Amino acid sequence: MIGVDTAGIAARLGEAADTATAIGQLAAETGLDVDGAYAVQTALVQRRLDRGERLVGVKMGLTSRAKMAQVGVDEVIWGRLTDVMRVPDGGTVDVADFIHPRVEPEVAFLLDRVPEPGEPVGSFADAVRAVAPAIELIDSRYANFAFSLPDVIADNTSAGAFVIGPWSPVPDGLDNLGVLLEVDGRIAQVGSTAAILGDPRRALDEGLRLAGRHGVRLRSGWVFLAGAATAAVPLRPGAHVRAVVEKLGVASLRAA
Ligand code: 0L1
Ligand code: MG
Repeated sequence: MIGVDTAGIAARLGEAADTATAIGQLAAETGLDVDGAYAVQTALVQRRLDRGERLVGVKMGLTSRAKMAQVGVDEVIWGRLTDVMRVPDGGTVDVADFIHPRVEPEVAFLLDRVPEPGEPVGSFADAVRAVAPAIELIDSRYANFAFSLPDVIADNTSAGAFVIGPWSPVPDGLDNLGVLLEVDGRIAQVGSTAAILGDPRRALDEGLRLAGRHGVRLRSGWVFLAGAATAAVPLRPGAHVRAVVEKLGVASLRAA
């Protein structure tokens, strides 16, 4: 992968997001591989930090078979979350700010004492202060939501916005909680937290491992989106979306 224009690719993806305009895939044309794609993601997020946004967490992507099948990529990936992406619980997002937004029900962790890069998670209860139901709004910057693995990594794993519901202390079991995604009072998706790598706690090990490989240390106070329990559904203007996770409660948003 010689001579990839990391800044140039990040600029194209950043413009696409800023103008809510889809672009064609870039990896094949530019020879981008996975490591190069994470370098593009770093540059893409740096553009946000340069205009005053703050890093507030990390998200895992493609942690379930349903999600992998939906987009034809079969590796777990990770991306970065900034404060501007966070929508208050029950808040409104403007669909016009996005290209073709989709929503998916997730589980979020509030990080506490996170091990140093390379160290295993000693105890989940030490590393995570609280858990919450969440909604992730994903919005691929690529036309038709079609991409290769390096493409989607470079695009910050389609991160668009996220909603965190009420935080609760970590419950005894997180591995098989029922999950519903409701749109306008109708059930759109049904799943279980078991779909998230068999147990969403595993997503934290994966996140620490994968982010650590790229020199990123997860911080106390950050949000960690463990991944979706179901496939994502398109977000239409006017929709009222609720993610319901057994024992954890509800996160919701409205689309304008
Ligand atoms: O959060 C996710 O699982 C999304 C990862 C990227 C693939 C997609 O856009 O669906
Ligand atoms: Mg997600």
